[in-house]
Amino acid sequence: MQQSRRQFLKNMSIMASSFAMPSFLIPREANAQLPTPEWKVTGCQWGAVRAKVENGRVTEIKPFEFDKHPTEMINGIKGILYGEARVRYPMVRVDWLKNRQNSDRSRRGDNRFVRVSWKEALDIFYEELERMQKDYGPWALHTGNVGWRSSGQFHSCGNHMIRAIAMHGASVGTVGDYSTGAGQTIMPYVLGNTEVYSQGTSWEIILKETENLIFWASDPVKNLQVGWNCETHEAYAYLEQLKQKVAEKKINVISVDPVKSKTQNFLGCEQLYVNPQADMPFMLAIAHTLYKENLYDKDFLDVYTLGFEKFVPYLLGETEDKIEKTPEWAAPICGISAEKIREFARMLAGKRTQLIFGWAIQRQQHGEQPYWMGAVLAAMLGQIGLPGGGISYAHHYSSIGVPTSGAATPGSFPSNLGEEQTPKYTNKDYKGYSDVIPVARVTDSLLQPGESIDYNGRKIVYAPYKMAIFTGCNQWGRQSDLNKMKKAFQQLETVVTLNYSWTATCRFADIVLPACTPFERNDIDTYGSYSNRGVLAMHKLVEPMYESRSDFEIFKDLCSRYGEGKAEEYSLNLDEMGWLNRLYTECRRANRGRFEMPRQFDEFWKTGYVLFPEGKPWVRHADFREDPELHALGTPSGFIEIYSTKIANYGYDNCKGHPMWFEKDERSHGGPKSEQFPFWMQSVHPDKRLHSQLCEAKNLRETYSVQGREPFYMNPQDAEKLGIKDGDLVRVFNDRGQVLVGAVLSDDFPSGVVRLQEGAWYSPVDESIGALDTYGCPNTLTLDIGASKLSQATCVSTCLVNVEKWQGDAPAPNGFSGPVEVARQ
Ligand SMILES: Nc1nc2c(c(=O)[nH]1)N[C@H]1C(S)=C(S)[C@@H](COP(=O)(O)OP(=O)(O)OC[C@H]3O[C@@H](n4cnc5c(=O)[nH]c(N)nc54)[C@H](O)[C@@H]3O)O[C@H]1N2
Ligand SMILES: Nc1nc2c(c(=O)[nH]1)N[C@H]1C(S)=C(S)[C@@H](COP(=O)(O)OP(=O)(O)OC[C@H]3O[C@@H](n4cnc5c(=O)[nH]c(N)nc54)[C@H](O)[C@@H]3O)O[C@H]1N2
Ligand SMILES: [Mo]
Repeated sequence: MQQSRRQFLKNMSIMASSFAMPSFLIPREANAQLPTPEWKVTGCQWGAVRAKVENGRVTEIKPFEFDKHPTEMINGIKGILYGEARVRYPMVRVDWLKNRQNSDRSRRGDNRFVRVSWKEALDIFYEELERMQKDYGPWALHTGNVGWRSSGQFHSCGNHMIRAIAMHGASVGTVGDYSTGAGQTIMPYVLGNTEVYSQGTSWEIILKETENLIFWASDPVKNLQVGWNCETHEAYAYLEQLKQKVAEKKINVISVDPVKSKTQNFLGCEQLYVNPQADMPFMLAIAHTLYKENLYDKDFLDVYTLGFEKFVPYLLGETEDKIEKTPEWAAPICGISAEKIREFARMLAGKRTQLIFGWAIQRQQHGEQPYWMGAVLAAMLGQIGLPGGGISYAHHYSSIGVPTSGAATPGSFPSNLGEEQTPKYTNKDYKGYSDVIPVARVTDSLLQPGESIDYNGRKIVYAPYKMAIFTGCNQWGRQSDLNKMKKAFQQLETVVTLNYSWTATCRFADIVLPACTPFERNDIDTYGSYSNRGVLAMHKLVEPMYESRSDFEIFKDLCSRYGEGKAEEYSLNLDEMGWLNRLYTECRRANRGRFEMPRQFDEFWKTGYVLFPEGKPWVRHADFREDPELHALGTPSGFIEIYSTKIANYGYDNCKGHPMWFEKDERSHGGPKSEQFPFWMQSVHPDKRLHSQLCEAKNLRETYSVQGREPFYMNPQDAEKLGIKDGDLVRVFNDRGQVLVGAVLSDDFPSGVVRLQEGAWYSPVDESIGALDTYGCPNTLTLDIGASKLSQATCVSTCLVNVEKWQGDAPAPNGFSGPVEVARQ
């Protein structure tokens, strides 16, 4: 049931290739005039661009002509390439170089490194891999979880690390991801699919048919700026049409969110304020109203769902908790009056209603519940599978809602070993530990070694791994509770990081290898992760700077140490351009007869892209609605499961047989711990970055930072009470950590709600536990517990803090200037 995004997209492209589609000729754009030679085509997750290269330097970036809604983020490309944070040379932590596994691990993070040669760095890396396999076994090596890397089908760095390490021996991996850990675990039980990574009803149909459009914790205008592959930004054309319809009062759009989102501001739509983490009481009260006022679709529930009768007693207060889930019960918790709740429920039932959920709402404790309950509400409304009705969990992501062209997409460099390949070490004895860790529990695995935890119907035994490799991710940006992770890292003998920018994950490593950026290598990419609108050439803009190398070259060189012929076995005897030719040619073959790609590779490479025609609009779950037997869902019963016998049988206390309200460990607005820490801190995804990517681009950072710090958004009245003015430095703290950030006062934020965007670079004054973070990474403050025994997912949205004005001198932000180079000792 667990599908990585990579696997998912792979399956999607197989699915896509099996659609019967008419054949098209290459559209006219593809024959457009060739660009002048110095303008190169490339792309990244924030869009395709043309880059002007003069004398080996990128001097200008402009959006690719197909992209009608480019993002400001492309201005960060030069900032990344030429920024002071570049990882320039292989570096080894000074004390580790001297003492290896006996180094003083409490000094990890002091940022003192020795420059070494590539040969020495890779020799050491190899020796450490050998030591792990010989002295311990596969349980001792953790191969991290690749994160948001850079796009590009060949160079995608995770594949390179995974393949190269697998050729050496087995290791401990991860399951799930940070984005949708709770959602992707619960939804297969409820709707038979992760839903979060599925194509959704086309915008075109929503615009035509939907009467009530509810953005529930969803901010597409902000979040569609980036995609998993090179993003086309096509969805924005539909959002512009939606704005027009809102202005003409032809559609009722409501954003259910504690804050006025960028989408709400853009559309000028209605805002329904809900207390943070209190959506469940609101939703239960909606269900209660629909039930009591007989506004729900009994026929739909009969034909398409199971278990409603087991859920109703809970609504009516006839089960253990004896609480009837009336609007009067919900109102003080969710902050919406009982009358407004009833009005909202009636409004939903009266017309064609499309619910669209974002993901932050499931990145909280018991994050499974609002997702499950969303499906229950949609089922009660009876519109699942109707054009413009039902539920979506992903219209804010990678242009979901733009129809899939149906074309096959290029494959990738293999991360797995071929059937005939044998690793150097074949030992698979994990000594009773699990070979995977739920991704957000990687810190716990170090702090509670050998402990057995529940996870999605099975047991996971935490491995006390000794060595970790991080590539394509910023572990010290994404994982919760960084002070806790500092303690955990002291268990590690060896940490290896590969990156092109000196993130905190480099600072807290022992061996750092300089990868080059995607702008310093050749690649090809799918243009539009879900729309599959084409294939894009990613031309190398400049040669790898300093001593950086592509991940492919790095791991090929590492593999040469495994033995004779191993480098070739790794690369399958192809070089970079050989691989691109192969991936393109295979894609072209797969599309033959349906989508003509008449150009040979060389010609494609010169032109820079191939575009496919837009696909046909479609409706999610329409086939299931049409014939629930023939198109049964992937749930155990084939129906929508309002009650899950399977989950009930797991016997978990924090995720039971049907959706429920569970109080949180921390919750604002009168909830637990709110007296001590009165502010709920949301760490939503950043407007002008991709997580921590681009934070290092100074030119871009300067457009939003405050006194050199990450902006901290808060309500003006709250600020006034604390004597805080717009632009002041403030200290934000709780019992887990403290950050120094710059106040931005805005009425978009209600009292008690503050925002610190995810991905701000962790920049502690020193390596000690509890040290002040001088730039403002939200994970200095977040809670590190599992969402529940079902998903064990990240809970970053469950976080309370306190705020005070900063007094006196402030330490300078120290995260962006790379390592301190010292002499070998
Ligand atoms: N508080 C809080 N925390 C969160 C979240 C939240 O909402 N709030 N969200 C979570 C979510 S949903 C996610 S997806 C994660 C994101 O967490 P990450 O995936 O760790 O985020 P990125 O900042 O994109 O990290 C990618 C890193 O890979 C590097 N990189 C890029 N290309 C290459 C390459 O070709 N080779 C190598 N070697 N390195 C490369 C980049 O420089 C960057 O440092 O964060 C999670 N953490
Ligand atoms: N610009 C940009 N876009 C991105 C990314 C990025 O880093 N930058 N990252 C991409 C990735 S990897 C991911 S996972 C997605 C993330 O997608 P999401 O997780 O959906 O995005 P967020 O922006 O974190 O949050 C969306 C909205 O949820 C609201 N919200 C938070 N908590 C609650 C709650 O308790 N109740 C209600 N009703 N609303 C709540 C927030 O106020 C916000 O408006 O974005 C993707 N898109
Ligand atoms: Mo994510």
